[in-house]
Amino acid sequence: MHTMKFLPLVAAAVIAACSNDSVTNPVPVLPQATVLTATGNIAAEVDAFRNALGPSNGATAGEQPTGRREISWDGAGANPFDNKNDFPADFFNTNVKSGAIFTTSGTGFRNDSTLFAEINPAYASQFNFFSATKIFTPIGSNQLDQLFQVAGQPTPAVVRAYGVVFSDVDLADKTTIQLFAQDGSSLGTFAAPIRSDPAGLSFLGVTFDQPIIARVRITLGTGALAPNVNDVTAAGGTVDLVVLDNLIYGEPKKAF
Ligand SMILES: [Ca+2]
Ligand SMILES: [Ca+2]
Repeated sequence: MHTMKFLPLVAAAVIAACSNDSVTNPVPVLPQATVLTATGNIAAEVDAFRNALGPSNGATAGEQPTGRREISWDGAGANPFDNKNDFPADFFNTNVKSGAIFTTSGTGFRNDSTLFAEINPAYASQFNFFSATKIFTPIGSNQLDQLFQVAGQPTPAVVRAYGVVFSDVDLADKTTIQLFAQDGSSLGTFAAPIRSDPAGLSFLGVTFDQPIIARVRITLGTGALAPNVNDVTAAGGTVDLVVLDNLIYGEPKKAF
């Protein structure tokens, strides 16, 4: 496990010395983030991240005083939408009230119980799940955004922490989460660790003291899943394909 206090680079910008009396522009100071990463057997670190946020609020509607939300993709309620490329972007705040809305510049989303073998048979040996047995990807893009709402309501919300379980991170600094504040400013970009074993799981979690995360941009490796696209570790592969499993985040609090 690696835990560290992280200051995004912009906060460390150097103020140039001035020889005259002009006013120096203030350097923006970003809130300090605590970053937790793990690979290999990630279960203990994922539990530590969960526990630091407090008890699970499940799919309870309405803003709760403390705790966390989690999307595992595994619930039976998603079954009618699984293994297709049009998984509803608002499923996890309408059907299941977890306060999550997704967007992508691609063509859709896929919640998959076959390790994506129906897209490309080679994927079944490439990807793995953390929570059995479904995993998730955008279609037509390797990026997706998560926005937050008060659980069960169309009310914009913010969270204090965000964590992701990734499957099959092969290249350094390509699989990332970028966090944004309500005003659209970046709170930092954080990279997932390369997988350390054939099981291929990696975890990345970022925590702030206050609920300030309004949007998360997840970048999965360097390419999108497709029938003729293979992972960089497979024959003929040129891109790092990465998918995601559990999303764990602080309780969505109404944004003001
Ligand atoms: Ca799962
Ligand atoms: Ca990969």
